[in-house]
Amino acid sequence: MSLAEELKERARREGAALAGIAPAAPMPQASLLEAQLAADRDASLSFLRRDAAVRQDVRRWYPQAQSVLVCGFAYGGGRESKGPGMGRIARYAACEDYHTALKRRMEAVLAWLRTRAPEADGRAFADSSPVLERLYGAAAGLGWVGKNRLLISERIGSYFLIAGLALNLPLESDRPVPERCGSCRRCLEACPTRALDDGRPFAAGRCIAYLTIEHRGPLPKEHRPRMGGWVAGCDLCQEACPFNSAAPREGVLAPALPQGLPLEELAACDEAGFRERFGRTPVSRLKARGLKRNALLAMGNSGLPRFRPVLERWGQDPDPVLSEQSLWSLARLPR
Ligand code: B12
Repeated sequence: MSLAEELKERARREGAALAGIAPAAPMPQASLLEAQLAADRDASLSFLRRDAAVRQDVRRWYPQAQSVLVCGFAYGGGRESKGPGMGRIARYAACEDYHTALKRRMEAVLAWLRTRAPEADGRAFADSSPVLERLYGAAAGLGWVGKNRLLISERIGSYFLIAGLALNLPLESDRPVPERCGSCRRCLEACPTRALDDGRPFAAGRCIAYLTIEHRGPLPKEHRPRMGGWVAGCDLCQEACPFNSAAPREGVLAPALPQGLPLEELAACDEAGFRERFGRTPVSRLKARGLKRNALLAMGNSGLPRFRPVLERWGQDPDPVLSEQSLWSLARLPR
């Protein structure tokens, strides 16, 4: 077995459902990054702008890189729990936080590689590094970048997270797989805020995942009615994807939350309660205030008059973002 094959086998033993190797070269589609950033002035993803040049070539992040091991870790998420009055939580956000867990697994793979090739060195990435993970994943043959802009595997769909290792060894690369979206448009039609549009750069500022998790301050009024019950992330473009109909329900990340929680509970969560319940999950990124804001919006979108008293109370809150959101929601509910 070649070292490249052994390395992928090792990654699978660390829990990767997918493992492949890409050359450490700039990605040909990287120029689309500029187009996306130019089209998306409203999305406050300032970190993408700050390190755009680094993102386009992994060697600007790890100069010794000669190849990149890219892995896909499937996630199941907690019990599904949707319905009127529930705040919906995206599958990945209902799991234990993946950044440290996946980086640790990649570092274990690197430690093993050093026992096989003492000259080996590398740098692990899992989401937070300036690496265009989906493009390197596509170059490593894990899947293709779909119309929903996610990396889709024919075998396991798209409910997987990416992590990897930039390596100083020249390892044999895998071949990219052909794009299989074809004429399917289900994800484009499923996105209520029209973040996805064929032939146009992804509009991150309209994506419900962006709006619920990354956007600070009042939510843009034009998108509010279409955000439904989502309070942390969104899976609509993945739920609509036919390749996810057979996606594994279990993954390496432990489920930490159900995929829906009662809106009253979310709005009532104080700082200590928030830390206790969400501190070890990706929901922690929203902070208690962000989660409250989203829950108050979802109440307005629920159509349920039982939320009126709660919203009336929050309408008096000294925090202008929460009070304005509550009054907006109140005006939408029937008496
Ligand atoms: C910033 C970010 C976001 C932002 C912006 C999303 C975006 N599309 O850029 C927001 C907050 C909206 C977001 C949302 C989500 N994210 Co996110 N996100 C990232 C992050 C940190 C950086 C992405 C980035 O560099 N964007 C800049 C743009 C320009 O890059 P790009 O979209 O990759 O664009 C390139 C290609 O798509 C290609 N391209 C563009 N258009 C097209 C069209 C076609 C047809 C093709 C072939 C290529 C192509 O060219 C572009 C330029 O290089 C990555 C982790 C990482 N380091 O890569 C995770 C990451 C992409 N996110 C991930 C996930 C899981 C999500 C969510 C599903 C979470 C959720 N359930 O709520 C949603 C999905 C939204 C969506 N449909 O894209 C996973 C995706 C895993 C996978 N299977 O693909 C990643 C890889 C994190 C990880 N380590 O696993 N995310």
